[in-house]
Amino acid sequence: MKHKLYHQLTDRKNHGKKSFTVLIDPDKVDLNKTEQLVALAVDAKVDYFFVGGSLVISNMLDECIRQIKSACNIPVILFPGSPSQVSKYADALLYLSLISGRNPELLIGQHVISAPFVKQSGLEIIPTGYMVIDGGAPTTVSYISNAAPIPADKSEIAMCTAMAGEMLGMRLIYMDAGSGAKRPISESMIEKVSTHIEAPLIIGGGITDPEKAYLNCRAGADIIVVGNAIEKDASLIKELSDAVHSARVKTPFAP
Ligand code: 1GP
Repeated sequence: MKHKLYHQLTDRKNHGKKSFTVLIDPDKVDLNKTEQLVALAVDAKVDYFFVGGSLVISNMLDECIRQIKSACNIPVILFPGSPSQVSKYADALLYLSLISGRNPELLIGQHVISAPFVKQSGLEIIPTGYMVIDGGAPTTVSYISNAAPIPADKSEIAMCTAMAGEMLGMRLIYMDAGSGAKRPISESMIEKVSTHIEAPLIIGGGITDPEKAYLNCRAGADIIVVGNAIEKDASLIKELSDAVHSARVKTPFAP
């Protein structure tokens, strides 16, 4: 099924279920410890792995994904920092367009160049409106993208950007303060955006504690992504995952 994961994500949203995602950067992960990390993730009922990074200097992408897939059934979704980060071993690919920026290369240019290669991969492709929000200091993504982030206090700009992205056909909206952001995205911005779109809303960047993850979900996030904090302390996985899952909301589908 070509849209299996996307349908799963929307189904979870419709049932008020919040999802927890661990971000793995193939440049930073210690392949000798992947098995241990995956075991913790399985135990914590992590919903998804995102794999990718702004740079990906090493060529460990395939190997990293193969290791994860051989150790668990948690879906692996590529979160590519460049068109070269495609691996047939993953389950799906976030087909990112940087809609918060005005760099044509990241809006459409690189997509055109890599389109045949991406299509040939056979991966489930999920069109994703990617929005970088100012996280208090320049992050790798803000530098590499050569595009200004949305100011942290401009919720209306974020709202209109997400709405435009959705109307252009983006099936997910990913708001990211950047890996290791000093200031994660505010609940008020998340609330503003989430109440104006129907697409599942992914939130990441600088989330380091379970309470923040919980509050983000209550404000309207559907999927929480954490990378850095888990790289530093893998035992956080369980607390973060529990916090996200406990934020489940009542919906007409799941009273
Ligand atoms: C970055 O949203 C992700 O693109 C996760 O950020 O590494 O700060 O958790 P952290």
